[in-house]
Amino acid sequence: MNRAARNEIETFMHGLERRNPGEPEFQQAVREVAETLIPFTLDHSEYRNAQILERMTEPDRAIIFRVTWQDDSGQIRANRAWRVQFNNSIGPYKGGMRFHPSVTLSVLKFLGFEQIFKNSLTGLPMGGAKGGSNFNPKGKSDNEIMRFCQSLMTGLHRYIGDDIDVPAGDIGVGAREISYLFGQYKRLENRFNGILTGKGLEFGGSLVRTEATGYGAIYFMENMLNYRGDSVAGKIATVSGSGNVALYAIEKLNHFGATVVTASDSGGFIHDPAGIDAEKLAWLKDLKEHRRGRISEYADHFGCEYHEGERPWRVPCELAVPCATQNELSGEDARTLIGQGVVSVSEGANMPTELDGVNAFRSAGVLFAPAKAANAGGVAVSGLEQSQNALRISWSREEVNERLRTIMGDIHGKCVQYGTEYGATKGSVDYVAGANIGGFIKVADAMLAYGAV
Ligand code: NDP
Ligand code: 2IT
Repeated sequence: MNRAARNEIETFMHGLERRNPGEPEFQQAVREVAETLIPFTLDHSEYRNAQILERMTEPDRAIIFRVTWQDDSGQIRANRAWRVQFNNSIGPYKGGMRFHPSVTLSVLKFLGFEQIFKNSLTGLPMGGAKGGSNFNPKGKSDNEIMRFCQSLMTGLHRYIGDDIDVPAGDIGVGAREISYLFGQYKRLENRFNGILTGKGLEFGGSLVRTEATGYGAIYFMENMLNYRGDSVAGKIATVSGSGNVALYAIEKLNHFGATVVTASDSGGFIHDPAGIDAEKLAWLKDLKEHRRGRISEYADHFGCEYHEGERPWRVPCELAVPCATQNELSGEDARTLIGQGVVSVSEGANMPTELDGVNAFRSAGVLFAPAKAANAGGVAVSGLEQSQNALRISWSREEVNERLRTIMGDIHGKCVQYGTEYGATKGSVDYVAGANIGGFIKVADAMLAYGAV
């Protein structure tokens, strides 16, 4: 990178950090984008002259509201909730809701910002947003979850709509929470329409939405490997997390003939060298989706190792798929994986790799799929759910899965196109640059067309 580009990045980041103090996750997500986009915009003065990146890093609005609810003992509790509506240049706002005690405005701004690029990459008409609450669902009864979701929707319903903003799930928000949220919306507005995605199949949900993020991350990985004349088949894989994304990433890795040797939760990770096969995965799904148990129980049940308080990245593997949360794979972890011969990494979670790790993978020539490309399958099938709701029809499992595969293949194609032309590493695909530039152009061109709005 030349000196002019480096200066421009530092000037831009200095301004962003000054305007957004105390928001480390947001600053991190923007820096990763700025490092590849600013050199690109230096060659495309129309974007610079219109201040596109400055405008894109400022949300359209952020709504902050109190959620008051009553716990089972009758105690009144209050949490904070947000909806960050970041950019609706190419379609209604779209993005998940996260319930986790670590949720802050910074976390939701990083997620909403990433969502702009991800949604653009899918090729579907969706803007970027994210929301959530610092509510901790762990240990709460179903009735407490219901009361919390109802109260949250009472605060949120006036700001969303099928052509305004369409939330979905994320960490801590799955089928149960979406059902409670939708039930309350329907009651408040007396309307049955597609204002949330990830709904139950009985009330407008799409087949394959549950599987979409995990499956999509592995379709993308298979695309990268195929492009290099290789494949997932026969390789050892490590996966982190054991939630929605991780479970279906493991399932698709198994379908493609890999052996998955780890899974984790916030307590630690299990190492099963024989592989989490279909039978063990069915047990794990029941543990996590229905019994809401801990990953350590897998080790007790199947007699393998459990490493408390640790992450799986020192286990030797050829494929690594982080599917838990942001910054769960450090620069040191990346170097350990590279040293042990990792071939490909696909980010199922959002920003799971620290910037230092991203750059280590890129310079080592690892096939590294950044989250905004790799995990776009979830929101893509959300987009397909919106289309089915608008048409008042339901497509078959095969139809949705085929569309998902095609979309992931198309995203891969965009990354190859832009990541070859503008990548830092000549002669190979820079998927980070490809995803950032490929996602940026459509949104930026729409913003240019609108003029100063
Ligand atoms: P779930 O709530 O279903 O599962 C989250 C998993 O990650 C759990 O195993 C959880 O462990 C673990 N985890 C969460 N927070 C932490 C933490 N701070 N430290 C360690 N482990 C943690 O969420 P999802 O599977 O839906 O989401 C996982 C990731 O994928 C997130 O980054 C999310 O943004 C991203 N994503 C999700 C999409 C979706 O469609 N659901 C779409 C695209 C991206 P524990 O149960 O112990 O907390
Ligand atoms: O991070 C994400 O892309 C999601 N949590 C899914 C968003 C959606 O609207 O389906």
